[in-house]
Amino acid sequence: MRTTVRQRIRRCQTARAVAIFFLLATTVKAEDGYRLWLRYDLLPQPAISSYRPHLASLVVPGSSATLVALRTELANGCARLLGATVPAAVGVDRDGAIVVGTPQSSSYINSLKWDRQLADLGPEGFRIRSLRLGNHSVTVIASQSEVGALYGAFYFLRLMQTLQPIASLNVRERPRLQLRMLDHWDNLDGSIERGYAGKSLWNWNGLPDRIDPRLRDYARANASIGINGSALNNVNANAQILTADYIRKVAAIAGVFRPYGIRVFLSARFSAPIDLGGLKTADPLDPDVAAWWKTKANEIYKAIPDFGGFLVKANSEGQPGPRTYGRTHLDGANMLAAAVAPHHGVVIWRAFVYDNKPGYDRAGAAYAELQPFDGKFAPNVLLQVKNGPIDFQPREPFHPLFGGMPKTQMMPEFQITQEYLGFSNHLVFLATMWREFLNSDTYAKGRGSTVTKVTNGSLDHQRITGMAGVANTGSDRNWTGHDFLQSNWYAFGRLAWNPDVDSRTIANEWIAMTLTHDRVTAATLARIMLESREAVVDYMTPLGLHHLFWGGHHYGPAPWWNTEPRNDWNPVYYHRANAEGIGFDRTATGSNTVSQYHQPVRDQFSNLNTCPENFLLWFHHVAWDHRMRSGRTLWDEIARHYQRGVDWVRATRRDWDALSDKIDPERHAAVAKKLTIQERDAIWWKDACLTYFQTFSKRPLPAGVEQPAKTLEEYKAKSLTW
Ligand code: GCW
Repeated sequence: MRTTVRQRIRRCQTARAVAIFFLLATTVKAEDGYRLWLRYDLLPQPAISSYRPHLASLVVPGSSATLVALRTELANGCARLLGATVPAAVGVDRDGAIVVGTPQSSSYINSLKWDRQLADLGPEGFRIRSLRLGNHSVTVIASQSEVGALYGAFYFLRLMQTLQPIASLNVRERPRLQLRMLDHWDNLDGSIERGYAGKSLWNWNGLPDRIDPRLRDYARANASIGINGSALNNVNANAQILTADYIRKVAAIAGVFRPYGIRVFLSARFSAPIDLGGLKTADPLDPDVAAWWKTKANEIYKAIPDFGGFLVKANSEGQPGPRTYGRTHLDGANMLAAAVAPHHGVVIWRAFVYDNKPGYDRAGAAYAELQPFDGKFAPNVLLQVKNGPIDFQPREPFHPLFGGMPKTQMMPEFQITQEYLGFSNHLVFLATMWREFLNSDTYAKGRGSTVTKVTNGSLDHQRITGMAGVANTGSDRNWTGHDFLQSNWYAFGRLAWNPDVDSRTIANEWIAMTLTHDRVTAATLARIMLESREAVVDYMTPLGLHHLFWGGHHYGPAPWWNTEPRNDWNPVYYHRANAEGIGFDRTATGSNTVSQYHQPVRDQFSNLNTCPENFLLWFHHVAWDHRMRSGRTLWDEIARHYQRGVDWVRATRRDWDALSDKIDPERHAAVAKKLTIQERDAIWWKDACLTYFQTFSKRPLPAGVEQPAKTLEEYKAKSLTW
């Protein structure tokens, strides 16, 4: 059959249209993880039907950047969740209006006379209430501030994303902590120290003129979980960030973040007065040095009026600091604090300091160095302390500085990025680890003096409170390298907003928003997430073992490692395995750093019989044949933990494979691939550690523990690649 030219053209056009359609369909549907927990996919029909009557119009007056962002978010979110537009309206003219704003931005909210109630919730808190305005039933989302209203809008969207009822709401929310920060260890060349999800999100070369649209999505994601601060550069800081050129770039980023309530902070290199200012010294007590910092602070605040302040790593791992000049951490922190105080800025001084004296215990270093300064820091200084006394290990007891410095403003530092937890290859949900830390009882003022209470300021009437997480974000399309590890960013934000929230709630929310509404699938995923951290502890560092990692990159096992220039960077320093047993004696017969804890915690940890077994080898050097509570010997118990960890990963792979028709193919395949790596690594950990420790224990592996496939020499020869 002959075709006419016209027919051929039409066919071509149709083919092109079909191609474009598919292209669009696939781009729109791409499940590459980019949308995080803000997917806003169409809800199940029953939910839509129940929400629809309460979402008849959006009454969000105002033209400020925050109110525009809020209106856009609500309009997009509602439209996509419900599959129909929710019109914007000027006034409340029907039932089901959503009225959002502040008493200043909305005359409706003003008319409610909620000033006192809103004031009680603070500038970032909000109220959501179903009520009648005139003749209409409406939902009001109100706050003292526009950013508070934005938080309320995200909360409201989350209710729908997690299929909660919205018909009769009476919500009062306020953040328990003031500074809820992500710390980025981003270098100015685009690399990220301990980053496993691509390059830095800050395109320094293009800034300030070219602003990556992704910055806005970063800000949206953070605002949705209440994060309100971002320290942009590595604490191993390059002084260049403080030059006029970079300040302009930072100001451009701050401009994108501002509508979302996020303030920027910078890591300051202590030697900047020398590096940039041409001074001979950076001595904090030198008047020229103090003046240089004051001028620098003024310059920054001129460009960024809401600049948060400086984050400082001083005299730690080769960084310059006040001690370089014979001064103290106190001198350094207070000098910088004076520079930012006129602008209401803060100085966040890191407590991650440790010396390399012969025979000392690194776990006690920060306490020894900083505790004596309790009560002496300026009112705008916070001490940022890692959750554990060593360094972001899979399990550490809480840092004794919590509860140890009642007159100092303490701010926990978590590591969201998984330096010691399998990078972005291992599925580990960190909320349970952070919960364990926050729940720890310091006994500083008797029973119930939990780390949460130290952190939220209720124990010691702290004026400024906060929490920081070292970010796991990067330029990878899915932000965090592994789809599940988005949940750790999410969890951090939720805990910084409310350190009392439980891990299951966080997991359930995240799963519903990010992966599925299917109940059975969600239950499996929640179980996997909640179990995952203990599994990693099992296959990496069970029973209080720590720092068994390959030198430098910290991926994979190397318990034999003893070649680092500092002995406290070597695994052998930490596990101390010998013919008698294994573990670090931190009791009175050893380093006695256990004495940094209050009673009765100190006694509990000190006594072999009362020390929790999951911290046993953290505090004690224990004989291989020591009887554990299970009745097994220590050696057998160690071996069984390693095996249990491996078994868990295998079972999880099977569980995940069985969900192939419940999760979109793209993310299912991506996670499946990661789980393969996790299984390989778990086996490697078990085999390398047991083979090595066996050279000391000289005992066979107990029944049920699989024999390692290789020789110790083979494990030593090859670093795991990732
Ligand atoms: O965990 C260690 C890391 C360093 C890091 C340091 C710190 C930024 O190995 O890469 O440096 O902690 O927290 O300062």
